[in-house]
Amino acid sequence: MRQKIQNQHPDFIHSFEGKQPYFFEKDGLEMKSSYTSKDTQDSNILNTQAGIAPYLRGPYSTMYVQKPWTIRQYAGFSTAEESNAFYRRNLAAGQKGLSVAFDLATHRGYDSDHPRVVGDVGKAGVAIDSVEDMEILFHEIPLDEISVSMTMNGAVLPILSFYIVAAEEQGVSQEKLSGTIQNDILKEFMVRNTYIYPPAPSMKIIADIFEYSSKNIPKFNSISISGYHMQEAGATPVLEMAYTLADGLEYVRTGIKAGMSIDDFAPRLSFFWAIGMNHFMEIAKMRAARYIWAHLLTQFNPQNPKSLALRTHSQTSGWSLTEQEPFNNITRTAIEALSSALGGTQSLHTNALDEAIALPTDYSAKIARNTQIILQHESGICDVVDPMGGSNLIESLTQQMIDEAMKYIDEVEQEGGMTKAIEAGIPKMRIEEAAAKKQAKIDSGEEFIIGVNSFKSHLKQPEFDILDIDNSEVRRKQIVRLEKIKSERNAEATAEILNQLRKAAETGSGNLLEICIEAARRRVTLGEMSDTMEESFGRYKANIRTIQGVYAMNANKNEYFEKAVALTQKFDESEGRRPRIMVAKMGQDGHDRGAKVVATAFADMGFDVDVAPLFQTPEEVAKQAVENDVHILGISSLAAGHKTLVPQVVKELKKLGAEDISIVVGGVIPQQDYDFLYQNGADFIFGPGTNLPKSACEILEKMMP
Ligand code: DCA
Repeated sequence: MRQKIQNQHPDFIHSFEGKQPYFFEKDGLEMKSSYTSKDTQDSNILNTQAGIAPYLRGPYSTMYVQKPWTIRQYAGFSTAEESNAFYRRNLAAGQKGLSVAFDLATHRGYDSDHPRVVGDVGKAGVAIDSVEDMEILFHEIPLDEISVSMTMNGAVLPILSFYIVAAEEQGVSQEKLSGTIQNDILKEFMVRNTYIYPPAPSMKIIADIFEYSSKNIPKFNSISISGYHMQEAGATPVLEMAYTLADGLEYVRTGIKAGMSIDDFAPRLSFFWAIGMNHFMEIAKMRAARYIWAHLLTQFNPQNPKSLALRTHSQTSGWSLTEQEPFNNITRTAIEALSSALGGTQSLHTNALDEAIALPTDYSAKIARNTQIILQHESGICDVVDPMGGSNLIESLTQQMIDEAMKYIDEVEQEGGMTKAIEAGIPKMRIEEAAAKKQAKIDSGEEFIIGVNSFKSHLKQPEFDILDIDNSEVRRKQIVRLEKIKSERNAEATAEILNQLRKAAETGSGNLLEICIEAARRRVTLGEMSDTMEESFGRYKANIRTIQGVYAMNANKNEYFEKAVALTQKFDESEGRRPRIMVAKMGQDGHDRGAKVVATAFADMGFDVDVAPLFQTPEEVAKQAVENDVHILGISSLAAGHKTLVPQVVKELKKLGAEDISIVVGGVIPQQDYDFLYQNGADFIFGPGTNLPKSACEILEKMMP
């Protein structure tokens, strides 16, 4: 038995003598092999109650006994018509709330006819350019009855305006609207990258949304302060919680600085967690977060107890899903959903088993939804408030996570708050370090991913129906609708409201959301509103920083790592310089965890690594690759743009006479697309679960026969 444990945690065992528990590290926290009441005897978090501040045991006193969490599946793809049909089928099948995924063109404030978004329209979300699209999206869905969450941060003003006006034209007045707008721009600068404007005007937009919604859409949650994307980018549960709560503090200060009282907006702040495979830590995280939030908010002296209550949505981890043996993902999602429910979520999305590789089909979406329905109706979880309360392990871990998270929150506070900490690059650096460390441990087999680095199956993988979006057809349809809207609207009224918007953005006076709502009524498009504000605000460009050494430090058990280091040295000796790789993402896909981890790992293996700026066109990427004289162009694609963008970049390289640059494609690429990409210029394709040093060896061996 002891041998087995040592195999699992070789570095962290301090003692396991007789009855002594042993210690091990998990996601940055030291844990023990057994817990007793002694572990909680000094704790001051016991004996709290759900529904009463500090809400550790839940925001409502009766929790699921009175009302189970909302089954809210995040979805959207292609056109508004197709997404609407999908939503209506899901609602008929037992889903309780909607959650809209927009395409990346929409996120970044571009209409579908913009040349920068050719590969993005209708992919990874629905294309919305105008209030007309929004009306179609909610056709025959009563917006006074169904709560709607919208994941939108960059183009938040046009999207919220379209939603309000679409409801208005459905006959639903603003005070009846319930739902949530994500509106969390700080984490975009940290991890997700779907920002448009720089931080200062972005925070002004948030303040305007808080102000407008507290007066006019009181049942609407004006923000969803999100840790989800941090964990997806590599943050441990503690980092995710700490930085999300620190973001929350920054938003509260923004609201107060804009002249609101804490009770005007705090009751409508909501949160959003990722729930990964670290079962106990995820439960403890949700409890710890509620406790810390209540304590942090006390300093603003709220009179309404609801101002102190942290309510949250959660989503099972997309990152934890594997392309290999996708049916294992059903089990992973069920375990994560269980953690979320035991942690006391208010709303939950469960991922579909094929989501690691493509959009869910109706069938896989059904299994994901039923995972929640089974938990609610068959497991007994909804019969008891905070069922894990009093567990020695959970209470002790909750306390430990409170203490650890407070250290990171204090560090951010000392920096002068989250905006300053982001400018200093602190959270991004810590998250990227955690991601590189995790990847190195997986690649060297220290952390298990079943079916990927251990317990691999020799059975034939099942074939999957993959929902493939004909992106050029979606774009064509959107352009037809855009042209129609522009030709039918009153040009004078459009110009007049855009002038008002321009002035408000320039001077900082007037509520931007209020003006955008009027602009939506007058059929101004999303791109037009965004461009008009960009004239004064500018478009944000991130500084690219990469970290070094973390992968190497954690890769000592990876047999391929040393081999890759030797091969880069050999390359250097024969070519007179080290192999040079440029890692690039194209189009509006800002999910850069994979690209950053590859950059760090390859640099640690001895490559010269360039990281291209985000959001470039294939033409820009090809030009930079040639200017930098790289041997390899690594293209990371996570938002399904690969079939459009890879052939384009290959064509551009040819034009520049640079066919000799090796093309490596990585990320979320369905097997069905491999042949197409090889025929169109890809030399290597590496899907999810790739062992990075092994892939480096393959590339170098082919380059140095
Ligand atoms: N006792 C009394 N009232 C209850 C109870 C209970 N046990 N449980 C729920 N309720 C009430 C709530 O107070 C709320 O009413 P209110 O709006 O008048 O305050 C209503 O039932 C709905 O419950 P709630 O917990 O607010 O659940 P949701 O409407 O699903 O909202 C929340 C969840 C996290 C706050 C929201 O921001 C959300 O849905 N986020 C989703 C974000 C998302 O989808 N992101 C995608 C990436």
